[in-house]
Amino acid sequence: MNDMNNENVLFNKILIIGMKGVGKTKCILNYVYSNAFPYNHEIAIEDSYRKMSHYIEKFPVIVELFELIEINPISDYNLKYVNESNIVIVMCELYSEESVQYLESTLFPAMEDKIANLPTLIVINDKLNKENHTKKRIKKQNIKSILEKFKIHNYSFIDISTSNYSTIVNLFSHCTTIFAFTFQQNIELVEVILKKDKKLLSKNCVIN
Ligand SMILES: Nc1nc2c(ncn2[C@@H]2O[C@H](COP(=O)(O)OP(=O)(O)OP(=O)(O)O)[C@@H](O)[C@H]2O)c(=O)[nH]1
Ligand SMILES: [Mg+2]
Repeated sequence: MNDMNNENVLFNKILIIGMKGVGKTKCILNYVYSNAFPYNHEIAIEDSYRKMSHYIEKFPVIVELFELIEINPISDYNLKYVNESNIVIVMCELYSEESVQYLESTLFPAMEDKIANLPTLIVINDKLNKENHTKKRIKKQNIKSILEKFKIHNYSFIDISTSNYSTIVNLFSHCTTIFAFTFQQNIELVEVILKKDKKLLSKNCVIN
């Protein structure tokens, strides 16, 4: 079916975690099907999705996305994926304080120290519901305190809207850049990308 030598294919494994309903699946499917999927699922499906993405040097890179559903306890199948991941996306919803509390009460305790050293993107999803805008926005400072408590230091914030495809593309191009530098073992550069180089992202995808 294809002539790619499997030994030379790189996998960028991205773990996506966050409270139920924050938009993890919608984000994944939008990206994998390039904004053209029949979105009719309502049930949480624990699955992984792959997409041929780009090349690093001469190697094709396949982005593999894995949404973690059951985290309490993490099953052996899930654990294998958690341990193999290159990047973690932690998703919250812009108008859901509950999605932030979930990090502290449930998600990070279940992860123990398994994701502490991985590049982590804190993705804040604006689901663009009209009714949401009467609610308070979540505060990044609160999330930062929780990250500190769980000793997650290698992180950056990215604002997206799962209804706006260009913000999803920008999120995953950011993942691509981080992976490229991780692959080249340039951990310092990963840190620079996460903390300092805001120019890498377009205005659609705010990092701060
Ligand atoms: N209006 C609106 N609804 C959205 C958006 N993103 C997701 N939703 C809806 O929110 C619900 C949950 O979205 P999912 O993508 O399934 O969320 P999830 O994080 O995968 O949830 P679980 O798999 O249950 O943990 C679905 O009914 C989606 O249609 C959005 O950007 N705008
Ligand atoms: Mg889901």
